[in-house]
Amino acid sequence: MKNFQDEKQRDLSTNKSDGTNKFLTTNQGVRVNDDNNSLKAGERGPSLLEDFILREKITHFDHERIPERIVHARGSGAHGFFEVTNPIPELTKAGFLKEAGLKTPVFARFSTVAGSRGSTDLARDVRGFSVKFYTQEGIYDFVGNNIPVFFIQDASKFPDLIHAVKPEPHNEIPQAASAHDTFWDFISLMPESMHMIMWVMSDRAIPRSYRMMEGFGVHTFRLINEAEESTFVKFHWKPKLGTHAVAWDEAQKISGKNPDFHREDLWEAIEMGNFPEWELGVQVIPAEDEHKYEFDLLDPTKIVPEELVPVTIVGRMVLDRNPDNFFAETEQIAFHPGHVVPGIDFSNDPLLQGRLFSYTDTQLSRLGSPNFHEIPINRSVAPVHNNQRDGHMRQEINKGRVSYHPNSLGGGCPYQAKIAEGGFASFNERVDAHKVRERSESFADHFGQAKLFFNSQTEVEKSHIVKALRFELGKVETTAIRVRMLGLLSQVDMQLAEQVAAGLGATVPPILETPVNHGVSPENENGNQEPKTVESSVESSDALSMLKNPTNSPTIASRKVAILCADGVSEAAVQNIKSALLKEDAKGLVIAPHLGSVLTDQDGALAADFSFLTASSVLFDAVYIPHGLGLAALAENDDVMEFLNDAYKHCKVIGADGEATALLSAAPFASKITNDDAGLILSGEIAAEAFALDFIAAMAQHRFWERETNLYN
Ligand code: HDE
Repeated sequence: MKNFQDEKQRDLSTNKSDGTNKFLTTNQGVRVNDDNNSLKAGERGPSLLEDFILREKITHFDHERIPERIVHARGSGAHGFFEVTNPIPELTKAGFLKEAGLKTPVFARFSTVAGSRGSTDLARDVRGFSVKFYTQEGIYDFVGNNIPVFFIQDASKFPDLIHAVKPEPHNEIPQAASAHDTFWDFISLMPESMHMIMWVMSDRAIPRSYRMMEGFGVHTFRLINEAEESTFVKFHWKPKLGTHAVAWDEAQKISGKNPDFHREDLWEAIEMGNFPEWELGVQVIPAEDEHKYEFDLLDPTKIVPEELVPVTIVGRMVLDRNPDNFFAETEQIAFHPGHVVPGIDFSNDPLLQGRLFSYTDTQLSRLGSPNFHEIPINRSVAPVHNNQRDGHMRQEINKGRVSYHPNSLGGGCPYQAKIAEGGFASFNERVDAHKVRERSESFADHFGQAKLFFNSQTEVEKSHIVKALRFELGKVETTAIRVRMLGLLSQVDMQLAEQVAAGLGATVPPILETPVNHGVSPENENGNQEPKTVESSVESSDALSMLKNPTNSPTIASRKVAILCADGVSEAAVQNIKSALLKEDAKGLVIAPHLGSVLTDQDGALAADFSFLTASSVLFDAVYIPHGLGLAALAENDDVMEFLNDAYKHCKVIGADGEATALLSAAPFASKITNDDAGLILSGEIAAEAFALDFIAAMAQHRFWERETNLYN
């Protein structure tokens, strides 16, 4: 079978440039003799306008920035491939899904939504999950999120939602945060957002890594087979490493210590050869089941519970190559849910329908020309021929005098493709209706699946949702907004509302006091439709909980362990853990009171990777304190105690052996330690090999959240 895995790299190579062993030139190819001084009248004289070298350099610099994306501005991406494992030709004629083993090149970009380009990776936010497939039949873009539902049901509310969540317009505060009045003002008046709010207040919104989050197409799409039959589908990406999060306190600290945390994590994993991997799955809903469920398949605030329709895996995506140039690739890549290939089509989801307009429009303003498809990262590997011409920065040199169809002068070329020749034909759906500005009655349930999500969480996960809401609403200054939110939360779960209220020093209002509309404004002649609750036919869905879904193949590959050292540390202990970690493709890094090296018990020197000044617990997955003399000095060090305190508080694995265990007794949390804490790997003895194995096995469980005993305090 022919594989296309490297085809995009070959295509990109024609645009790559490398200055090694080359002369410095102007953009016109003229060699530059002096790049350090502008042309002047005399060595102290004024600069001369004729200095074309200076003018060219400065002009180009002045124009280096392009508008950032209005949403999803902050992102990181990588190249890779998609491989079909279980082809579905009976469902789709899309070539890249039809044949087992077929590999298609991809570029994936992950992002936050609200923050600007330079904002922190660890904001509480939805994550974008976009994949450009360079297929033999043209570009297919998957443009999804790490959360399977959305805030709103109709595209017309998107600008309002984004205006509400972005920094407030009068003072541009706060950056990359939803914890402010305008966001919650809007949400408190939009009950349709309640299901999504449950997800963004959960730990899904603070992933440990882009590599450890799921991806969802959100909308229902259609697959179309050779017989032109349509099947509804929901797309899912399942990460091989499992779905994991950090703690909210940790997220906030990471934002200060390393705002590039996710970007660096993705980059380093790929550089180290720990290639991130996801499985692509589909939930298949036969056309005749369109009206079978208590929710509408076209409503983007609803999931199809996996208990009703299981996810069938069709392939896997592996990201195995970092971009050469962030701007050229990650910034200039232009996704569009309307970039589909024969075999994939849209549903009438009114949010999706609006998106189908927005994405080309936004590229025109961001990239500045209708020729953005010619930018190397956006270029199709399938041949492109049509009668579109000219425009800013046109790269293609179209030959001949014909740029219209039909034509006889060009022999009718380029000619249209019949469906059998791969021509795209939209699904022949029958539509017979009145034009209306209305929301379907089938979209009126706003609480049923919010309840389902909340009920499906473990106690720890529920407590994180309560705390997140207390935090977010606690930052809201307008009391009426908080009260309105408590009213909405009480319709999801009374206990949830009461627990949030307790943190706010407020009480849950008896009924929703403010009229909230369902898609129709009260002053509209269609009247106000009150939201209603439809009980979900599924009471609880394990697939919705991260903690109920530990990965099938627990691994610590690419995880980082802080090894806290001081002069006198046991060299053998450090080497023992380092090599055990290395065998698992994880890294042990030495943190010491100062950079340079620490003296070992063998009079050797261990190079310090970081000092306590430059490292912090929140940047590591686990901590190990090897035995050795001189450890008492660490107990005196405030930074070390803060290190341990954060590791404990964020429920990470802490290992210590020999006299190092005494350090934990000096830690502020000493009195809270319980004997059954499986995340504390302690040995009074000097560590043997079994110790490293226990430590690694504990790390593979990610976190020990049960340490948070007082869940709702
Ligand atoms: Fe987007 N969205 N969106 N969106 N979206 C953009 O397009 C928009 C929506 C998503 O990595 C923009 O190229 C509208 C849902 C991702 O480059 C813009 C509506 C979902 C990305 C835009 C939505 C998404 C974007 C800004 C409501 C999940 C980043 C820059 C009708 C299924 C793509 C750009 C990347 C980006 C519009 C709602 C996902 C303005 C109008 C729902 C992952 O066109």
